[in-house]
Amino acid sequence: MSSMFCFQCEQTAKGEGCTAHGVCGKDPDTSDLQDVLVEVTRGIGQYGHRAAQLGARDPEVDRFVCEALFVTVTNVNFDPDVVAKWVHKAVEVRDRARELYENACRAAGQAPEEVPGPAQFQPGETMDDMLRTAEDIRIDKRLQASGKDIAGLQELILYGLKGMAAYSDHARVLGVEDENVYAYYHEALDYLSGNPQDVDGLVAMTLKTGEVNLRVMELLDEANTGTYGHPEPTQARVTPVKGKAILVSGHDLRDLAMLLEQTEGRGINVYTHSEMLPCLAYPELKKYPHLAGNYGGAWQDQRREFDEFPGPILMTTNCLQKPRPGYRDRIFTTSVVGWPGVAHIDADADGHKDFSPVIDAALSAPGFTEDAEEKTITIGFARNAVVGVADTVVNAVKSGDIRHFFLIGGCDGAKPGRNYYTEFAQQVPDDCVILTLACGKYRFNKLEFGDIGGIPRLLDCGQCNDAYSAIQIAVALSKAFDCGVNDLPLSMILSWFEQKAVCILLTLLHLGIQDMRLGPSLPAFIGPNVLGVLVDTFGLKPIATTQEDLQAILGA
Ligand code: FSO
Ligand code: SF4
Repeated sequence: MSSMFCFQCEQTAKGEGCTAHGVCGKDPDTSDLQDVLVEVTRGIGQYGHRAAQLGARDPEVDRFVCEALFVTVTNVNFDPDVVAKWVHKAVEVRDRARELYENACRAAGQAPEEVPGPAQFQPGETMDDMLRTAEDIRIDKRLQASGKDIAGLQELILYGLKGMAAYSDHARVLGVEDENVYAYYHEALDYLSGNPQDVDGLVAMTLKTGEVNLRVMELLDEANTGTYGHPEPTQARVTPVKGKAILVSGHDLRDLAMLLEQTEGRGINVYTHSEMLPCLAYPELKKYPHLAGNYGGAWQDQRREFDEFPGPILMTTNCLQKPRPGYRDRIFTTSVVGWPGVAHIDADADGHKDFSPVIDAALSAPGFTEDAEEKTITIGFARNAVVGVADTVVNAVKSGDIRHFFLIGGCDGAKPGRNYYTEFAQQVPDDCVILTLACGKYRFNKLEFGDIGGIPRLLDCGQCNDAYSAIQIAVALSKAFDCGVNDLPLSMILSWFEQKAVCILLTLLHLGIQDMRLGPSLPAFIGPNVLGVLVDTFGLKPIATTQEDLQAILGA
């Protein structure tokens, strides 16, 4: 038996599974503890689902499930002590969920059922206890018992839930939640707890996860735009200016907003990094003059970029890599993110965070000693901005000025095969428009693409969290052309890395989107027969070469 098993992300070792140490830097103990946390959380879902069916709900239980799943997303938390604390809390919450269920039974005059499986799982008190129990519940055991098709489909649903949990959590901190969504987490975790073996049932649940995720992305869109306004086309500065500086990475808009408030008038510039770039286009965030611009590129370049940044770094969500000694004492984590020995900033009971340690670190760091040459890129083409000019876009298509749209979106990563996305964007003919979102865009978002009759050829829709925007743009175009999304001159060229990309993919499959191209490699957890179903039913294709794919799409 290996000391860990994880194959939930694209960079998994040998395209099969990390078994000795995570390629991401996750150590075997943390990996096993995360599996234990998921197992206890399944048990919460078992009770939560039964209680919900009897009309009993507990917001604390609902919210905990999302946070616990978020902790186990790739590149989020690497600290075994912290994950062990989450396990302890999960056991308490499971007790609370059991009580909720038993009280609901009593109120309904029913005898509570003895719930089997994860509801009974006892992880023990100490970390050693937990690690011993992990051996019984690890995914490699289920792979051996059920085979890759079945166990892989179960994992596909779980990873979809993990990604969705991240998005639910972002919406929650801005006060936007939906009881039905929380009910689905319980339902799906309860379903997985039964170790389902029926392929048709598993596929149906996979697509249902995509359906519920569409609602989650709608909630997040409502939370972000309702709080910070609709993103608007913006020239975002991508070079630094002279002065003290803080860099904010991850995906959380509220953390950035709180930091901007607390740094107002302190003589500190705040920069976005990676997936925080789209924040520069929200009216209620860009109104702060000290939100100075974006620094650096996608997450996998952070070790060099953070080393060179002359101030502290705040990591609000994934993707975190092992900090180098050069910046270990000036990087801070918050929310569910963690690395052993790295300073962490918690929220108080009202969700407020005191970023004084980050601000103090900025004031004592050198900052940028001079202005760099000004360079900007255009961002902010989320749904409101694009749908607002739909008539112009539709006319450009009807007149033949725009031949085709390519959505080149998804997450970045370290594999050399990801040059495909740069080359693809460069080779897209001049009469085609590129829509993009998520951190994969850093492969090409600083290149010059020009415009077609005033419509920029590169339209940046935002974070991976803004996939809802891209879907709404596609729906608006299909309405304007009075056809289905699959009949639009639109092709999706997707890159995936972790579980948030998985849940977005499930949403696109739920919507019946055909012929998506996915790379740089297919998920290791998808079994051969399941892949066959995805290919036959949805025309899902692995990326080939840029020339082959462009020729297949445009036929020229
Ligand atoms: Fe990227 Fe990381 Fe946003 Fe992911 S920064 S890889 S799919 O967390 O979520 O796109
Ligand atoms: Fe490996 Fe990815 Fe799991 Fe990290 S998250 S251990 S890289 S499969």
